[in-house]
Amino acid sequence: MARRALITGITGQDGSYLAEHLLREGYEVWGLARGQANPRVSRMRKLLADVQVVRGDLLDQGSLISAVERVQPDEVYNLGAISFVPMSWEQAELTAEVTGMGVLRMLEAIRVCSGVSRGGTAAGGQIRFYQASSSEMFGQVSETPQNERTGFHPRSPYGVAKAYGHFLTQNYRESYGMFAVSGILFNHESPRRGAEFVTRKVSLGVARIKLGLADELRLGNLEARRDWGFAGDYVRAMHLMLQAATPEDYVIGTGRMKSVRELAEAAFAAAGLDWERYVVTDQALHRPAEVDLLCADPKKARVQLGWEPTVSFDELVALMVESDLRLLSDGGDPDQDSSWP
Ligand code: NAP
Ligand code: G4F
Repeated sequence: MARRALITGITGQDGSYLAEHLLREGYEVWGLARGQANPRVSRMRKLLADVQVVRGDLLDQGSLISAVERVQPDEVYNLGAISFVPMSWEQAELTAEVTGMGVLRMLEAIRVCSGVSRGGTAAGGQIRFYQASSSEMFGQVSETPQNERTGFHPRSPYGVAKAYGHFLTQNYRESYGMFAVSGILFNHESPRRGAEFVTRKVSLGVARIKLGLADELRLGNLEARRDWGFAGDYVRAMHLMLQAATPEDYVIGTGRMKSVRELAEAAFAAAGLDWERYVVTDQALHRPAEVDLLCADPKKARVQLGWEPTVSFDELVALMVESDLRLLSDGGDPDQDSSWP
C-alpha cells in the first residue's frame, strides 16, 4: 500500500514542490487547506491534480484532529505558517497563533490520534512529523556559519514564533518518544515564491522593466545578506529527514551568502540591464529589527542524509527572471493573490 503524507501549507511554495516530490516517490498525498473559498486552493488543484484536499486550519484544534483521523498519515509535514517576516510585526498575535501555536495543535492532533498518552512511557506512535523551522530563529547571529548547535536570537515576532515551534517539536520527541524533527531551512526561492519576498519582487521588477511595464524597482535594505537556495532542492531534504533511522534536526542551506545588492545586480544582468539605473532605495521598506546576515553550515545534512543543493545562486536568479519574463509576456498576473510589496 502507498505511504500517505499530509502536508499543511499545501497552497504555498514549499507545499507545491514537496507534493510533487512525494507523488514522484509513490506517496498518496493529502493537503490541508483552510477557508471555504480559498482561491489558492483552486490554483493548487490545477498544478497538483493528484493531491487530495482535506479541510482544516492551524487555528482550529478540532479540524486538525479530524484531518489526521481521516487521512491516517504515515508522515505529516507542517509547512503552514504566516511566513512573511514584515507581516509578523503588524499581526504579531496572529503570527504567534498560526506559526507558533499551530505547531502545538498539530503535534497534539498526532499525539491524540496515535494513542500516545501523557502519563505512559515514551512509546512514540507511528506518525512521523516534520516541522518547518527557520534560519530566522538565529536572528542576530552569534557565529557564522550557523549550524544545529548555534544559539537563537530571533529578531521578529515570526522568528520568536518559529523558535517556540522548534523547541516544542524537540519537547514532543523527548517527552513522548515521537518521531518529530525540525528542518532549520535557510531562504529558498523559486518561480513559485510569493511576490512579497525579495527574490521574487526583484525578478518580477526586472521583468516589468525589461518589458516596459515599469521604470523603477523600490527596495529596502540592500546590505542584508542571505543564504539563498532553490526550493525544489530543499523539499528533498524534508523527506530525507523523515526517512532517517533516528529523529534529529538539520540545518539546510547552501553555505554561501549574497547581499540584496548582489541579488539585484545579478537579476538585472540576467536581463541585460544595469541595476543601478533602476533600483531606488526606500526607508519605508526597512524593518524595525533586521537580520543582517544568515549563512548555513549544512555539513550534518550532507554527511548524514547525503543531501546536496543542485542549483547555484546565479542559476536560481536566472531561472526566476526567465520565468517572470515568460509569465508577464503571456499576460499572467502574479499579483492576483498578493498585496504585499
Ligand atoms: P508560503 O508560500 O508563505 O506558504 C504558507 C502556507 O501556510 C500557505 O499554504 C498558507 O495557506 C498556509 N497557512 C497560512 N495560515 C494558515 C492557517 N491558519 N492554517 C493552515 N495553513 C495556513 O511559505 P513557504 O515559503 O512555502 O514556506 C513553507 C514553510 O517553511 C513556512 O512554515 C515557512 O515559515 C517555512 N520556511 C520557509 C523558508 C523559505 O525560505 N521559503 C525558510 C525557512 C522556513 P493559505 O493559502 O490558506 O494562505
Ligand atoms: O525575502 P525576504 O522577505 O525574506 P526573509 O525575511 O529573509 O524571510 C524568508 O526567509 C526565512 C528564512 O531565513 C523564512 F523563515 C521566512 O518565512 C521567509 O521565507 O527578505 C530578505 C532580506 C531581508 O533582509 C529584507 O530586509 O531582503 C531584505 N529586503 C530588502 N528590500 C527586502 C526588500 N525584503 C522584502 N521582502 N522586500 C524588499 O523590498
